[in-house]
Amino acid sequence: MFSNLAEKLQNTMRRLRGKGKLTEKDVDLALREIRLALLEADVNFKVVKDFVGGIRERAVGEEVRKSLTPGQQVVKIVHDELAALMGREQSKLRLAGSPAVVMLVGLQGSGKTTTAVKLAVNLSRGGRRPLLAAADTYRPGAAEQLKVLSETAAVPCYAQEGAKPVQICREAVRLAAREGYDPVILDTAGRLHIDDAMMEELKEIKRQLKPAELLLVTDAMTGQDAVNAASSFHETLGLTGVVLTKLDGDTRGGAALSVRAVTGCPIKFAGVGEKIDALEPFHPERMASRILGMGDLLTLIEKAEAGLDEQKARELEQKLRRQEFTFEDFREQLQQFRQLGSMEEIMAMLPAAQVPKDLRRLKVDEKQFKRIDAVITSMTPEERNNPALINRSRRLRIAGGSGTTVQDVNRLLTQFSQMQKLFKQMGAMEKKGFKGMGKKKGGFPFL
Ligand SMILES: Nc1nc2c(ncn2[C@@H]2O[C@H](COP(=O)(O)OP(=O)(O)OP(=O)(O)O)[C@@H](O)[C@H]2O)c(=O)[nH]1
Ligand SMILES: [Mg+2]
Repeated sequence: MFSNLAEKLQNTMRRLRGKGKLTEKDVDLALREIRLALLEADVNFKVVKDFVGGIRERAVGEEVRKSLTPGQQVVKIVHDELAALMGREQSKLRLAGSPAVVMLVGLQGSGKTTTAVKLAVNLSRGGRRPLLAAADTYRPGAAEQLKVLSETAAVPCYAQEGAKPVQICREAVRLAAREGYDPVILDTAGRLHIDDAMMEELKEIKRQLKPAELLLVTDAMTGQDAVNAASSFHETLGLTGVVLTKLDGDTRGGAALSVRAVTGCPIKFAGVGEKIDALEPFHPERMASRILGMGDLLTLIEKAEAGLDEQKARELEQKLRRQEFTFEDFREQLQQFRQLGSMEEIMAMLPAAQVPKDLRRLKVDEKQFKRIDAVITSMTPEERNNPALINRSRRLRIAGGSGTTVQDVNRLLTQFSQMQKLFKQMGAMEKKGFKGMGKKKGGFPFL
């Protein structure tokens, strides 16, 4: 996410942190670097001007002059202002009404349909019973697309052939009121450009359905175009918030950093992938931390917890205590870990200072994971439970079966036995009363 911008800002911050004393020249240089980095990331130029101005004012003020660590203090200010730029506090969905209506609007291909389903998944996990409404009657196959996705997500979907969008929305709300669905999420049609006909229709849906949330779904990859779209939609419709999609892609960050400041609309969610669970609530503070390389452990932990089966976590803890951790458990852990995202995404959420440079640069070979999985699959259940059985001829067989080499198999076996040793030590330490060791609630002990 925003790797170019992040790298530039992190370099500047590193230099600032290292300074015992800050001269005016140091501050000027840092501000110039920040300004350039933001402009290159396609942040709105006026936003950049105000942002840099705000930092300068604070950087030459008392809080820095009186600080014992002025460099650190400036870094803190940059973090603070970056979070403020994106809205500071997380802006949550407000689901008033029974049922509450969430209306999604946006240009063609911005991700409305996908976001509608992701949102439904997110809300179902939070204990709600959402209903999707297929209000795009223009693009052939649009209703079908929503239906297919909603089935994958096991969320009900209302569609009606031949009806007008407003009518479909009203029917969906009626159905929801009758069957106890809440909220109703309206997936409206996109257009290539903003045109009057579309706006009129959306206005009419808004007037009749009185959505509690009217969210613009906009593609972060399009940079300032996304921000301009937000401005136009907001002027005409009065948005309650924005969903930025495709933040997982190669976006420079301009949209995320300007949309709030330009339109005044909060970013409520970020789309971070094509899968139906790739939606994150947008936390300005955490995003600022991620960009500045301070990591975002909170999101990582939340993701881990969301994907973690409590029962399994407890079982695993027991196994670790009894030192019965097997390859079977290892594979399960690996799969859970993989659900958190790609290795690069996970690395980006760890504080830069704690991840050795080499590791951070390392492009972790995704194939490596597949290889490990293949090796474990080629073992017999007995071997998985008791790796000591795996002698030379078995190693040859496993390598052949998994399309890997004996070296690959050996490496995995060595790593695994090192891990077991580590767990043993942790268990021993715990017995000796080292509080907190081995108490990780079924986390990812192989890390
Ligand atoms: N990588 C990535 N792809 C996304 C994300 N959100 C949506 N997409 C992809 O973007 C494409 C368009 O998504 P849709 O949900 O169909 O967009 P839409 O706004 O409903 O499009 P129209 O109905 O044609 O206006 C699809 O291929 C999605 O998989 C995201 O957060 N990350
Ligand atoms: Mg669509």
